[in-house]
Amino acid sequence: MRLYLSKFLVVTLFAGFLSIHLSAQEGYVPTQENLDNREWFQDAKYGLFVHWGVYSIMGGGCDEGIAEWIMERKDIPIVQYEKLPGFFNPTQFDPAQWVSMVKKAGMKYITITSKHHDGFAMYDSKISDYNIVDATPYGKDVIGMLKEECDKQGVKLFFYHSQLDWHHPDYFPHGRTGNGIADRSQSGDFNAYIDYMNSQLSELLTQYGEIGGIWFDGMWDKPDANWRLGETYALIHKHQPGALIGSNHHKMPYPGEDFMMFERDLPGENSMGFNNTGISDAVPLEMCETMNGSWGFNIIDQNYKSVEKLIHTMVRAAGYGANFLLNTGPMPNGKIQPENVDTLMAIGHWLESYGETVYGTRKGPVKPQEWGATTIKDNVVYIHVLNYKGRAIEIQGIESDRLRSAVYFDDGSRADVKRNKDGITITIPKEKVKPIDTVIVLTLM
Ligand code: FHN
Repeated sequence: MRLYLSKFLVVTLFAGFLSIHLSAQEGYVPTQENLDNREWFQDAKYGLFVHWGVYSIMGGGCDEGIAEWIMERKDIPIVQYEKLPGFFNPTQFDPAQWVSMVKKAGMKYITITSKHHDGFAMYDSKISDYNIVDATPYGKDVIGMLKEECDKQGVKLFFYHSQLDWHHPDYFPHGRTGNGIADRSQSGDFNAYIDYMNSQLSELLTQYGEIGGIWFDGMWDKPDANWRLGETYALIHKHQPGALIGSNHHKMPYPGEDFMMFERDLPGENSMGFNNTGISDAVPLEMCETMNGSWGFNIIDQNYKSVEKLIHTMVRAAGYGANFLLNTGPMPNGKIQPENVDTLMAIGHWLESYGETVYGTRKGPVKPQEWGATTIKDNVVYIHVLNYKGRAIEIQGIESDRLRSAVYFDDGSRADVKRNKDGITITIPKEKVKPIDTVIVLTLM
């Protein structure tokens, strides 16, 4: 019986995997342009995540940990939530200021919510009035404005697009979330919803010129539904073959996806419970993180992470070969929270000096350890010592016979690096230890 059950389980799980897998873009072969963009993406290393929507007006409703989920967490009926756009008037939104800030912060791209789970389109959608141009007093397409400025200043723009939708009547059967929203429709045609979503995606891919890619989220709400991924992915790649597709489904990438993301955990770690799978070595990686505990604007969440902690996470992510996508939740007036600006400027300041050890690198020869991480560019390995305990560090996995020189990144002076049989031993005198990251540059033959 037990054998039968486990066989049954294996067959069922395999069939489940297969059905989603087969419905993804089977046989997808990325174009050269797409492959070039993947390289660009990995070189870029650092981007700004933006969660901005009509929910920002609520500021989390004075509940730490709620922001863009307020509709769901407070069971706000659709008919009431639909009043929010009427108050959304971000008159102080200045895209030039946002993009200049991003550049000063050392970030190379922005990923912004074109639609979150609340179903509200933050761009000029022709197929639904539930959008920023038609439904708000502001009446302007913030996504279009931002894209124009990004093009001017040479920053790539990606769209976060939620597949989950608490507002659309055809998002039925409902998934795991939003079941307390009393006036959600009790019937609907999920295929019609997918058609709607694909039409909105087509708008996003044709109205704004070349974009960086699409960052999907929300499939986890109905993991067994027929999302018609193959069609969606083919549509995106048809409109823009170079656009990178990623999906936050918390699984290994499906065919048609061009990068893999990890939410609030480094690749391979799982403190949040999202990352139960492995790490793909076929596509680029990205890790996203909040600056406090919220994605969207939360007025009482002051749980800000320190600059040091965020730089350490960025460097560790780079040590895994992953990009770092750091989030801000702009305020309803269109301004970025000043605390976030300060943090971004401080990280940008650090990158002005140390960017060379992060941008354009790939994961180093040794995976991140408690003491720090390694990154590599051609024959140069950067040893990032983030947590020096005053004792020699033994690093295995560096081909010490290829070692030509070892110097401190800061002043080029010789570092105390000794070969041993499995790798190298590093000792750092107190005066050489930097408060955030002591970088030693190894040049290999
Ligand atoms: O539910 C969302 C959440 O609001 C936010 O957008 C994050 C960003 O990674 N992703 C989801 C949960 O996995």
